[in-house]
Amino acid sequence: MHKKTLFLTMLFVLALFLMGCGTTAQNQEPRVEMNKEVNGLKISMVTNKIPGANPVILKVMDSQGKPVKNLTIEGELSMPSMVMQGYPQKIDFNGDGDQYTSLLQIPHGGQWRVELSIHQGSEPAVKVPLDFTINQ
Ligand SMILES: [Cu+2]
Repeated sequence: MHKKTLFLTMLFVLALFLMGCGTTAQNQEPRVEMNKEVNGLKISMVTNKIPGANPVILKVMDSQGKPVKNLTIEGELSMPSMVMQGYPQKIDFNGDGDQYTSLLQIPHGGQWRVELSIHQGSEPAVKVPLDFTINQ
């Protein structure tokens, strides 16, 4: 009877351990971060490094490092080396100014590009091409 309890306890501990491992692995999804400075704007973009419907987070800072608010940001997602049906794909970013977010539909690995068009007031759009690699 006692042995059975001990066995069940060990099984329970093992299950917890395995669940813990699984959770950690999911949280350590590989990310790709790109940084670029154009027209006095510091742009940083973070997204996943694997194919999928990948959330993308964009931060735009001025030369003092303050977030630039009230921007209208669009983008074009493409794979420059390949003719692909449905691409280039237009993407819209939404956000309050501290960060702007969107979703990138990445069907497979390889070299990808997001070309941002950043509109600030009535000034001409700032074009920012960002190239990154998605793992197979
Ligand atoms: Cu492709």
